[in-house]
Amino acid sequence: MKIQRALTIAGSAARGGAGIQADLKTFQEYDVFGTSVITAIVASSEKTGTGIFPQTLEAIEAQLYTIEKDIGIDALKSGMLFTKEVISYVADWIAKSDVKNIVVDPVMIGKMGSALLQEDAMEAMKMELLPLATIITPNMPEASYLLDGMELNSVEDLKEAAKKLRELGPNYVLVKGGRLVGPAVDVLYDGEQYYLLEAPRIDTMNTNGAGCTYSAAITAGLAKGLSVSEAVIDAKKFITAAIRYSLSFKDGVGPTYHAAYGKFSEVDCTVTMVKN
Ligand code: PXL
Repeated sequence: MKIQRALTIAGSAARGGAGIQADLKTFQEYDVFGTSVITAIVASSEKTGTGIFPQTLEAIEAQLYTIEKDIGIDALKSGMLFTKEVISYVADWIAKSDVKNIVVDPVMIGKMGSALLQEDAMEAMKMELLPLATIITPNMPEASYLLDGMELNSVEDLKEAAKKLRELGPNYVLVKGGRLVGPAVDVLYDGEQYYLLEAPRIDTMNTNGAGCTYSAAITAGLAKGLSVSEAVIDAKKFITAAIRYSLSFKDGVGPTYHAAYGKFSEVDCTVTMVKN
């Protein structure tokens, strides 16, 4: 048997809906073989509150080494990297590797409110990691933060932000409009053309891990040989289904349902192309 391989470099979310756990579940749904580099463990307890337990650079290096040597990588994504040291290490590693499909999700704050990127790490993210990306997938607060506080309130603003973010070096920019009023419109920009991806807004609080899941779905699509725009359009359908059938367990913000697209095949997404 031959199967494509996707790697996630991210935090472990003990609750199971975000981070590494969301990524591996998503890879499995796409029938892509998932591997993982855990940068930190995120879990809360009465003693620590929201706890972030970073892994050492040595542990990160060992995980990357064994995956590259023994398994191989058709596409990778980065999620929560947390410190500037980890960002620099991962960026150096990517620059030296021959991995072709690089998805960077510039994770900053979790739906449960935890700070998933240290303040002094933003510069390394901007200068070292984003330029290596095939595609970056910021949500509105992340795009705004990367653009020195630019205000984003409309699809036109998202287009403007995508254009400015592309100047930082990634080939494609996907700015996600989950926080807009009205339908859930995301803007994909490739330097020449905007793709406006529109899905109905789903009224639910339970979107923990939605960003992780979306970028993992894009990564899996790229691993399978889809073009970037094809991978993003399919991933938009995957995440729309996962949010529509999102889950609620005992407490806190519930996760999206990673198996929903496979089970219920959501197709409610329209794509409009607009020239620069
Ligand atoms: O959804 C953002 C996110 C990313 N990575 C990890 C997380 C979360 C949110 O909970 O825990 C590890």
